Amino acid sequence: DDGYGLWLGPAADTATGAEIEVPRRSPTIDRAAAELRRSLPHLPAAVMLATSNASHLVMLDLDTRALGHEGYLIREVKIGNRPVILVTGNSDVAVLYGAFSLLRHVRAGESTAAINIASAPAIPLRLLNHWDNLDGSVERGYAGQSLWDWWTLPDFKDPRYDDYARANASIGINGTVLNNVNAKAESLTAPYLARAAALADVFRPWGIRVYLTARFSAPIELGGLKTADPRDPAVAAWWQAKADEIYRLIPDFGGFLVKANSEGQPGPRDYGASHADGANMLAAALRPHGGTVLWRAFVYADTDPTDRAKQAYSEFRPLDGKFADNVIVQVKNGPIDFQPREPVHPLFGAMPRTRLAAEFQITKEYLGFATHLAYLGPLFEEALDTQTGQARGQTVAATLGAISGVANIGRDRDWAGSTFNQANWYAFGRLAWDPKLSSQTIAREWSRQTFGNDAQVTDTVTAMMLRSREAVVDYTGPFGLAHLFGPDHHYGPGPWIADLKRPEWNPVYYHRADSDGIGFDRTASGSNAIGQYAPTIAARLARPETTPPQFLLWFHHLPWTYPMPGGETLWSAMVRRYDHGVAEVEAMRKQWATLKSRVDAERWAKTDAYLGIQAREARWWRDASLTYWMSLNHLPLPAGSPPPAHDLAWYKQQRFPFAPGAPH
Ligand code: BDP
Repeated sequence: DDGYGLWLGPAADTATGAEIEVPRRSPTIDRAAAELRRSLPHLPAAVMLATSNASHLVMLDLDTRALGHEGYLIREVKIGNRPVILVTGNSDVAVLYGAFSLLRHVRAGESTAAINIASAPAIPLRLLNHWDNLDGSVERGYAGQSLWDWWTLPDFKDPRYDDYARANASIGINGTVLNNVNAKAESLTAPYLARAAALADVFRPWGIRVYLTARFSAPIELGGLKTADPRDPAVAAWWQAKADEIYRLIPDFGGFLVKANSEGQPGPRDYGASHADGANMLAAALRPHGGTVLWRAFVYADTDPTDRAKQAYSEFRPLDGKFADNVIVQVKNGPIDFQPREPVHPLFGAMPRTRLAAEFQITKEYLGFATHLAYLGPLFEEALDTQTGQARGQTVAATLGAISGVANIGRDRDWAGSTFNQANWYAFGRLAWDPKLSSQTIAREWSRQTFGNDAQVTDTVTAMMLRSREAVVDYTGPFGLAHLFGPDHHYGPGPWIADLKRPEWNPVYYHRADSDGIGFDRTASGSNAIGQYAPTIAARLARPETTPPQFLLWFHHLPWTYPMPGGETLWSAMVRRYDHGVAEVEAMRKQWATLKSRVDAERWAKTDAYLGIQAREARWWRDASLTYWMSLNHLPLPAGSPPPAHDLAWYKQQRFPFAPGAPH
């Protein structure tokens, strides 16, 4: 099994014998029926796929109002004395989601007797963001080239585009941004719009809308205007004409995703206008067509390097209430940048008059690329479940109008670079639909869909997944350390790096370690980033004793000898965490070894080899980091902790030319 079938399994080429009834056909309902015909085993009752307004259902008097547009109901009912498993909802796509849900249920070995499942998505826009370039490369992509073959589109629609949409629909994804946030204006030219339209045609029956990134300076680059100032009527008119052109080709176009005034991208600030001015101008162009602007809050200016973690809040919070209602401000889950662990971004809950999106990174830029096993369900869940403190009981999930995941998908046969990376795509979709699901439930569910219903496999795979992300945190940067990665590639350790152009690109900026201590003081005596959180939360973060240990060094600068709750020093607790991270990878390897005869040979062998790489590199991360910390603190390793394999000079010399995914 090369993993192409994802969690949907290899395609069965014979009909399965399930009896499927479809009172009214449509491209979407036909796909739902085909899914069931291809994978659902024969069931005691026939399955009926029908929207709630179908005449057959009038007698049943079902109340489907709470399902909204996309929610579904699966229930055993009697139609003319016959038991029928009804899959229904208020739209065709709701029925499609219901069909996939029924399949999940049956594939997990659950009974359909008296089945009664109702589910509606908690977040209306559930999007993948592809960082795919027009030349076929993928920024921070580790699963091969871009799926989109711009060169042969729109004439050739690779069947894989359909498989992609099907996989997304199966987990409730309803939109996809095709191109990189570091955008090229060419993506908005007529030839590329025709190509995007061809993809939109493939995705439409699966309930997926196409979005594009928009380069803010496109009116200059494509339109020959002298400015892209959002307050200039000629600029607004250019965007209006562009939006009209797009909607002629793609009537259900979702809208634009914009990275503006961030890491060299152009934006309204270039003209002294605000982010709201820029976003609202684009929103006005999309409004007549029902489109949305996703405006990213990932900004940090080189003019204010005091604390990068504070910058997005400082710039966006004052704009609350100033954004048009078809603008969504898209905020990364943490205040810095997709680290293995960050506290949540302080903007969640702090902009009550603005629609917000959370942006997660499914591709593992900072968690070992495609190679290391790191199940991100716990990372997504941790952020979504965090209380904002801004309103009673309010979680981050409750503040969201949209959720975006930076895709980990490429042209590799297994789509995501490894079998376990597929679980991150899956978990993102499942949590976007229902943020209340636990990452553990999702891991079990994914394992069953992916490897079948062998209980030993399910238990072992789930256990591996649940320890995996924490292992990466431990061997790359425990206790809230962040951004210790080598520059550009972001793969290996580089905590010593201090010579990059901008201060906040350097790992030393983030850890602030010296002979006395380590950590970033973000309390009132330091950058006071804690002041951006709700008062109850800020009060807890103000003191190291009440700060959650996993964020200790994110918020505090502490002596190496700081006494940790168990009595040991910070230094010895840190070493223990690094050692634990390494040991956890060894444990995962051993667990996987027990499944050799229970998982197909191809997927088993690749995972085994990758775990071998990860074990070696976890050790490398641990050794390089400890060697560097010891060069500063001159402390010995606690008894029983093995000495690093090399000296600091050796770690500093390691180079990674041609590492995948770096921007170009
Ligand atoms: C950083 C990536 C960079 C992206 C940037 C972003 O290293 O490639 O362009 O995020 O989100 O993490 O815009």
